[in-house]
Amino acid sequence: MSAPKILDCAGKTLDLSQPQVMGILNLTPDSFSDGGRFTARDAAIKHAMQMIDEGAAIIDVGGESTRPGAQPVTAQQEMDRVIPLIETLAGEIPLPISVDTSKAEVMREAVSAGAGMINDVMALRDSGALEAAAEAAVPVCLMHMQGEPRTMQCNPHYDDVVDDVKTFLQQRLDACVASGIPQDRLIVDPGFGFGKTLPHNLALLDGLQNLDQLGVPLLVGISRKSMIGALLGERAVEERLYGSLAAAVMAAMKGSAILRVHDVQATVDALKIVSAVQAVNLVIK
Ligand code: 9MG
Repeated sequence: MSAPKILDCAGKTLDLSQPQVMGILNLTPDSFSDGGRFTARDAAIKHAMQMIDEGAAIIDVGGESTRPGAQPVTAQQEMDRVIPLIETLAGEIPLPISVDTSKAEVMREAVSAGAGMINDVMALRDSGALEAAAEAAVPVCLMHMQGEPRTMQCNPHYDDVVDDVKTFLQQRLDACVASGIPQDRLIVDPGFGFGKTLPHNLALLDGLQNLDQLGVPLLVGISRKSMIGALLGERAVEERLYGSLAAAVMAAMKGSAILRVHDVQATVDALKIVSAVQAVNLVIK
């Protein structure tokens, strides 16, 4: 089965006929990538608008850090951070907004506030999440993670990382469909850096095309991650742009439909090259 090309995100369209950019809007004071610069509402709106101008197709709004070792926050804290912003953005921008959360309560409130996608790093495994996502009737991104953010980097193990991640994602797709979420509303993500060593991450990027067989669009988040820093010799987060672009291009060439990134303009430019080459292939085949 081939993956759907157009997603209806609560009335706003996400066209996946070519690779698209999801711009990251972290509303966490301890975000690893922006040092909490965008916690103030006005700054967050300005940043979202900038990402839209730069060519993002969807904005991912999150209120809980998922970086290794991060401490959990309550649903109320998360909602206080994300709901007012989603409400404002949903009324002002033509693009879909995705909510990055694992909590059923936050999913419900965010979708009522105007979010058109759920991005769940726990792949709807938290209590009540499957039911909340089924009721919300918006697309859902199911991400693979081994363990939980606090401990996930303590000795992760796989027999075969590509096979194991693929099996997990297939099981989560089956669980979703059994709970009433149609497959054409689902997206999968191998979860780079989530319970994975550098060799695991590299093997996953190398074997990414195998996840195509799941028959749903593929989302990839590698932007500024520690695997890029490690490959560049422990490079600081702000100096990982070129490495992140190389990884985004590889992921798109291996079938990724959505790239979740911090540096929207640069990634949009890089993906235009991939799209142009993919369009030639389509004509020739
Ligand atoms: C919230 N978040 C952080 N990293 C991510 C990734 O790689 N994928 C998705 N879907 N969400 C992520």
